[in-house]
Amino acid sequence: MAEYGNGKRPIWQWVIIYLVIGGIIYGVIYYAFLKGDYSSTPQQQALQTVPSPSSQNTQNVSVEYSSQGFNPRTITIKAGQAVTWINKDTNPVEVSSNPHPTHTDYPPLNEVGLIQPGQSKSFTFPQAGKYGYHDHLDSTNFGEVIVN
Ligand SMILES: [Cu+2]
Repeated sequence: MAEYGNGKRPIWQWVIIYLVIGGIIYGVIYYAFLKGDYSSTPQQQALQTVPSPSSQNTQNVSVEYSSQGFNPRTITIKAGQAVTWINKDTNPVEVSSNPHPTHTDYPPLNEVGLIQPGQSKSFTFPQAGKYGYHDHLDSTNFGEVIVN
């Protein structure tokens, strides 16, 4: 009962005061750290967006060959991208550079060559340009790759 009204605080009151002040200081420091986390979040988002453009560059671009010919007949890609020809016909197809039969416009494209039914082959175009090609086994079937 002597604790009340004599002007002296008991020890447990001081302990509570210290805990409250300490809690406020801890809260301020914790808040400062949280703010730091928030300021670093846009950087993390920026880092996460970096792989997206490169994954678009490696996106598979494919041309299907069937009895209807090449589909799509004209395809547009970026330099460094690959085109995959998929043979969905029952006959083999031979992808060759124009013109038929000399295949001299872009000889590296002749590496694609023969594709058996159900098979596919890819070719990477390193440079911008327009690359006409045809099925050497049926030169009425043709297509074009536009590289930007
Ligand atoms: Cu040919």
